[in-house]
Amino acid sequence: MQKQLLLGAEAVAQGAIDAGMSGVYAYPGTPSTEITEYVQNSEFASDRKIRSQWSVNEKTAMEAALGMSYAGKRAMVCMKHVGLNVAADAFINSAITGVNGGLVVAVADDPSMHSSQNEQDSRFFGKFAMIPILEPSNQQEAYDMAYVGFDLSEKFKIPVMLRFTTRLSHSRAGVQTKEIKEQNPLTYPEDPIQFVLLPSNARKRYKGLLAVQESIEVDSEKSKYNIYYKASSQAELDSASMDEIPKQSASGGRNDNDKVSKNSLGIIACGIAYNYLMENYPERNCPYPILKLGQYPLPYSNVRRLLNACEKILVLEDGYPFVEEQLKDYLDKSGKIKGRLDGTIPRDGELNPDIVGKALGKQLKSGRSIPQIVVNRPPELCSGCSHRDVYLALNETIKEFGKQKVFSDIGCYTLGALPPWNSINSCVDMGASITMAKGAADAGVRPSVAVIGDSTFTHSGMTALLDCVYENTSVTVIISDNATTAMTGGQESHATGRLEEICIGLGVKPEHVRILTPLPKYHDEMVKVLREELTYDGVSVIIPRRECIQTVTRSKKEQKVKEVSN
Ligand SMILES: Cc1ncc(C[n+]2csc(CCOP(=O)(O)OP(=O)(O)O)c2C)c(N)n1
Ligand code: SF4
Repeated sequence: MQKQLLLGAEAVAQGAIDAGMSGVYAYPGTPSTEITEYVQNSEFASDRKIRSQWSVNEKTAMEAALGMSYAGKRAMVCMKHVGLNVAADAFINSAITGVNGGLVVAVADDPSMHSSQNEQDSRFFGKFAMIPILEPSNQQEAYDMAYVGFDLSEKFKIPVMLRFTTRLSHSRAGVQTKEIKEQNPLTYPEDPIQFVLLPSNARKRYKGLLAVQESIEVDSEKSKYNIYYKASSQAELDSASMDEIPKQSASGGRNDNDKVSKNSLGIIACGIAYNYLMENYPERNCPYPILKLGQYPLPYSNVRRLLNACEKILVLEDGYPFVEEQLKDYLDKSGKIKGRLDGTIPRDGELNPDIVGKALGKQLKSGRSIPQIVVNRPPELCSGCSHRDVYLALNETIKEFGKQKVFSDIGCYTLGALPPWNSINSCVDMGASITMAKGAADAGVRPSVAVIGDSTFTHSGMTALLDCVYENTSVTVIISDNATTAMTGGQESHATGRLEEICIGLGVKPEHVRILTPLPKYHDEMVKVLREELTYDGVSVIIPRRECIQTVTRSKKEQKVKEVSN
């Protein structure tokens, strides 16, 4: 088998392709986007006819993946952590329906919020759904876990979550690939009502999910991703291939140290935290016993073993104190468990080797200071961006009506919250601009304006617009249409070429669907139209339409390359 240099996200994609996946469903979101892009760009995936188009949002992606699993095929659904909130209804219920073909839910979390609204930890969702969770510590494990995740899902007949974080997703390492599997044949579920969650059936299915919990715990106990390292033994075990580690020596072998005298400290290192820990021990000779965790539910017997063998336990995890909370009774004042809850590790933000080193009482080596020439550059709209012209016109118009009446959403246009624009007053979650504008209008705000991008509109603005139409609420919705999903790198937008029809189809009066061209030469016309619609007592939609200049430039370049190569 060959070795490839892959990003963590790409390793997940390659693992799924090699495992015989028939389709990936996703909505873009950093740091998960590269998984689907990798499948889209893979010739091998295309030869195998692996389905990989973007979905309109994470919920539709989750449901479509469940449909593919219903048909007996292996499917993966990918999203960023906040996307799982959107998919939650389908996600939680998919644990009750169970699966037919293997179903892997790949979720990329973003601690420290590099490009997100929060740093929620998806492992809580996995536990809530009562399904196995896999958490890789490096790119090789990202590949391996995607590969075996489908087997695990088919073994227990439930979805499996594959959870990882930004640094793993966006850094590269060599990955050894495995044997390529054939795709599953189309087969229907043995039980024709397996997927029918009528209460009588759902109750039965839920009992089934409860019944399988013991087996998934036993599987976790035996998992090769959950390894108990005796003090200073990582070098020996890490040098063996994971597949070769004899269970006894990896997790069951007794260390006299463990038996006779207690270790002052034991460490639980989850996912990438194990990598950070080993960066502090380049010789792989950590003097404390370590429980490396990569599969949940928690392997309780090994956890107990570590707890018994050590005076104190340091829990290292990237994200929320998920494991720590499970170990630490809130009423326990013994101080034995150290981690994010007692301040040994900062309560928020992503983990890194320095934070781990500090928690271990190591002297930190300071790196070079940042040269003066490197200055912090706040993000801003590209020069020539169409959103700029929209905000120029909106700012001029809105000042006639007073401040704080503009609700916005998530996309490049959110930068309109920053100077010099200061144009928008909210950004909460995808689709919230229109619904918040509706609530504010219901409360008496006039005019009440929503600014949303074309991709965000089809993601979750359409139902919000229908709410407005249903009650004929006085809102003006500006759909700033740049014909792409610019913020995440320019994926295609489901709205392109059909926005007016969608709005009219949802019930907006055709004369109040206004198309504009956001260019400086049309500024006065834009102000005029905005003024007309802002004073209209009902639902109006304004669509300023001009393609994102980044995608225009990119397609011009691609065209040139084509011409040269022809
Ligand atoms: C639930 C959820 N899914 C995905 C994302 C990542 N994301 C942020 S904005 C955005 C789409 C932006 O596209 P569009 O609305 O067309 O605006 P543009 O960036 O093109 O201006 C995406 C996918 C997110 N923040 N939340
Ligand atoms: S990428 Fe496109 S939409 Fe985003 S700021 Fe630049 S020009 Fe505007």
